[in-house]
Amino acid sequence: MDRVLQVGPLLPSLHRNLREHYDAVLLDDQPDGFLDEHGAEFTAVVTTARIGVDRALMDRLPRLRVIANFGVGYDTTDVAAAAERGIAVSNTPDVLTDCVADTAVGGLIDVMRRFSAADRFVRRGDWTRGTYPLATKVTGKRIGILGLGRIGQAIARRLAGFDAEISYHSRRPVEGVPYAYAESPEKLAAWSDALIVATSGGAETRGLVSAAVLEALGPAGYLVNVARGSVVNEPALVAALTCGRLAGAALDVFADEPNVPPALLDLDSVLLLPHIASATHETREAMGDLAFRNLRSFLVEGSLITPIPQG
Ligand code: 8YV
Repeated sequence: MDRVLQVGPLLPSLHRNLREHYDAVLLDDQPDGFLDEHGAEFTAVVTTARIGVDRALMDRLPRLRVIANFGVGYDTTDVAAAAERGIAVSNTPDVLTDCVADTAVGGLIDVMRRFSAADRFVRRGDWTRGTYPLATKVTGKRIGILGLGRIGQAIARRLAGFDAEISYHSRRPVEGVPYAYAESPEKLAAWSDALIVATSGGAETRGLVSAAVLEALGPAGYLVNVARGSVVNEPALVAALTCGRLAGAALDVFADEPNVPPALLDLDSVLLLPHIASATHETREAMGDLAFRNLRSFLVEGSLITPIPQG
């Protein structure tokens, strides 16, 4: 008999489905010591990209066979520990690609044209006292994309409409794309007017946008991050923005969410978003549906629809 444990808050419709079909219980609602008594009853976990399942929790769930992750990113789940135990892990790729790419392009335009800052200018009543400073043109710029997976490619396709020149850096060149490959993040940043971060998170990409990359992007450069806060050296980013060594940044993700470095709160050159790139009704419902179908497929047929990539 399969029992399903929900780890972390989920979309209400997914939460309801899990309760209705699997009588799932939410770990947060359970009394202390619950897992000591019941941990061995659970064969499945559904969690979010924000919370995940670490090794310690896996140790307390000795019969766990599957983790269905609500989110494309799974850096909060210890996938090495899962592999050692033969636990299958799924994520929700594709269904959120459009919205995350839309957010990257929206953030880029916002920060280059300074729309959010202009909105604050009008609300403060400053328009009656003077004109708003000029911004930076978006169309025709050189845009570097760090990580040319599904989301990176969707961003590039959108930017074609802005006559952007596109270059990218990934672990290895991507076959069949019409964009120039840069050999390192530094080289990409040095070429770019704006650098968009669309890699996965986790140990492999930690600090990839280093102080040197930010320096290469330079005082006229913009950074957009829709990936994970961990990919960027956040103290170096804050220092570059506060000292004017970077023109601006659009950030949907941070190193220690929901905490945002206080120094950024006062900067008009920065767009701060509360990790909402995938947060539309349509996309979140599609993610919930895919997470649920992964779970059901595994429990019924023993296979996942969208297992996380291997290797
Ligand atoms: C999360 C995300 O799903 O998919 C991801 O990797 O970061 C988001 O879309 C969201 O934070 C809910 O966990």
